[in-house]
Amino acid sequence: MISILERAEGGDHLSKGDLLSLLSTAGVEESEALFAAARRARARTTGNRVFLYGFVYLSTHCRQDCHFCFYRRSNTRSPRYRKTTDQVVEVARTLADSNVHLIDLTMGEDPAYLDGDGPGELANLVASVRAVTGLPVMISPGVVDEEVLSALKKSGAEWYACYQETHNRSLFREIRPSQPFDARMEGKRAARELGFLTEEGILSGVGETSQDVVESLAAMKELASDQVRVMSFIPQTGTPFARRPPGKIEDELKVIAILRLVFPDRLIPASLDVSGLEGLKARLRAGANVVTSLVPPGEGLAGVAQSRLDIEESRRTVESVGPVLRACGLQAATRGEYRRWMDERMGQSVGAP
Ligand code: SAM
Ligand code: MD0
Ligand code: SF4
Repeated sequence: MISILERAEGGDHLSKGDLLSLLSTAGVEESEALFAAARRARARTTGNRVFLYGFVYLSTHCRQDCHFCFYRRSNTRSPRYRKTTDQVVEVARTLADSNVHLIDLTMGEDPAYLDGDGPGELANLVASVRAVTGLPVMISPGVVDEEVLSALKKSGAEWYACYQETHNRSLFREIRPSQPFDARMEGKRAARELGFLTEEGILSGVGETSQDVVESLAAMKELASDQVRVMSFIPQTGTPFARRPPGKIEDELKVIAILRLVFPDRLIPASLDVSGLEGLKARLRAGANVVTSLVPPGEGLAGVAQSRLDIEESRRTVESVGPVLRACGLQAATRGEYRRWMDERMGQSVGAP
């Protein structure tokens, strides 16, 4: 295993066999060696800088019925809300004032925003958030028409996030039964063509094999995703997977570290939406360089995998992640550093401000 890590750090391509060996890492000593290699790989690219993403789940209405998701349309136990443009802009302003680097506008596939006049409203919302905060905007609206994507791009959104969760087609059908695999993949390709930076992601603990994870790494490479993520599955009340066991954190951490070795120069999130502030340190130690799902308290906003965890306790804020970053020898980047990362990645670096 050590020789695989040395080859990875030397910039060698890792074979499927190598990746399977890394995925079978067991025990504290091997895991620590894997995490240390991932941290060295991170240090060589984004150094000790970490990017912070403010998260606004703007509508919990959804026309899809993904088996793992609290907000699936047939879940009668899931509280629904839809924020207005003014409300979203105010939340985004609060987040920007707290020094996040990006605003992630996420939603269920809400027909009110995706059908009829909805896309126009959504585009206006993006433009207002851009104008008021001056921050880059990521949109996570699910699968949308190319015209809608194009309108969102024109309104100033620069990132499109849409996670396949698995690249095994039959497992995909089991977990996202209401949406075709290809439509979801094509959306990401279309977004890239339109000039978006894109994020791909997988769920850990939904029945995938190690071979499936290796296939997902290959798919992320093929998509040339700019940000890549893994999140552990968290069982949700009122869903078909409510009584399944949650994904194991050790598995998620392993995949974070392997993502870092395979994609040393990409952004890799440590999400507060899985195990809250308590789980942040381990994810950063595994090689993550973005903290996602920062949610301001007092706004009636929900998370996704963890709809409430740590939100009203003000533990999903820039202020509360600061000490954790410092304990890991890391620090929050400046806005300029984040802008530079994005510009370089888009191949149009504008130089240092
Ligand atoms: N509706 C959009 C979509 O599906 O792309 C965006 C929002 S969706 C809720 C964002 C992501 O949350 C999903 O792609 C999935 O990775 C994650 N997620 C949803 N339910 C989860 C769960 N129970 N455990 C872990 N992650 C979950
Ligand atoms: C997160 N809850 O980062 C958010 C969400 C969507 N782009 C992100 C899954 O964990
Ligand atoms: Fe809707 Fe997204 Fe949840 Fe699927 S994962 S039910 S598309 S919010």
